[in-house]
Amino acid sequence: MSQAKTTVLKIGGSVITDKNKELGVNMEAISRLADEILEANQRNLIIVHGGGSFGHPVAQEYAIKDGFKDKSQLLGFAETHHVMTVLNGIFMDALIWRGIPAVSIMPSSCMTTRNGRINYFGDTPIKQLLKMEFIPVLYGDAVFDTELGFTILSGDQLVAFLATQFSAKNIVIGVDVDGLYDTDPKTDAKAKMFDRLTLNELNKICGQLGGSNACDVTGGMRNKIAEIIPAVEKGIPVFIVNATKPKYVYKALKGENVKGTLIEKE
Ligand code: IP8
Repeated sequence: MSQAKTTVLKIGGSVITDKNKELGVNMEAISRLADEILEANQRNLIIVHGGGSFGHPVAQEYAIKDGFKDKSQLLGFAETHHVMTVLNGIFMDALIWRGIPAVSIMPSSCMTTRNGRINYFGDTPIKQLLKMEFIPVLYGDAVFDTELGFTILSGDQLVAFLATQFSAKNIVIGVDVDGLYDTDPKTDAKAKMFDRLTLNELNKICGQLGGSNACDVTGGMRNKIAEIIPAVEKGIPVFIVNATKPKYVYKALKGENVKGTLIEKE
C-alpha cells in the first residue's frame, strides 16, 4: 500500500480533442500521452482531463452551466454527461491497454456542487484506489447542484480540490501552449511567457489574462488560473506545461527540466 505523496495531472481538453470539430478526438495526442504516463511510472497519481470538443459544445447549446431552467435541458445534461463518458472511455482505453492500472471515477456520481462549487465529495473509493496504487482518472463533468439543479464542474476546479483533499505534492497542468503568458500567445505574437510566478505576482496579473477562443463554457486560461489559486495558497506548486509537445508531460511528471510556468506560494 502506498505512502508516497500524490501528483495531480490535468490534461486539457484542447490537447486530447480537436476543439474546432465537434466530437473530434486527437487520438495521436491521447496515445502519446498514455505512453508518457506509462514511462513516467508514477506511483501516486490522479489524472483529470477536460472536455474539449466533447463536453463544451453540447453544454453551451443547452446552457447547462447556468443551471436547470426548463425541461428541454434534461436531454442536454444527459448528452453532456454522456459525451464526457465517451471521451473518458477513449482515454481510459489508451491507458489500460498499455498496462496502466487506471480506474475511471465519474464526478457526477461522487460529487455535487452548490452554486458551482464542490460541496459534497464521497472520497472513500478514491482513497482506496490511491492506497492500492491504482490511478484514479476523473474529468470535467455535468454534475448535480443543490441550488441550480445541475451545472458544469470544470476539470480545473476538480484538480485544485483533489490536490487539496489529498495533500498533493504538486499539480501538473498540460495545455496547448508553452505556459502562462501575459496575453494570448495564439493571437498576440508579442505575448510574454512567465517561467515562474509567486502567488502575489499571479494575483496581480490574473485580471489581465484572456478567456478562450474556442467554445469553452468554463472560461479559458483566466478561469483555469483562478481555480488553481486555492491549491497554491495551500503550498501546492503548479507547473503549466505544453502537453501537445512530446515528452513535456513526461519530464514534468519526472521533475526533469522542461519549459513551462511554475507557480509557487512564494
Ligand atoms: O474542459 C468541462 O471541463 P473542462 C467539461 O476542464 C464539460 O473545463 C462537461 C464541459
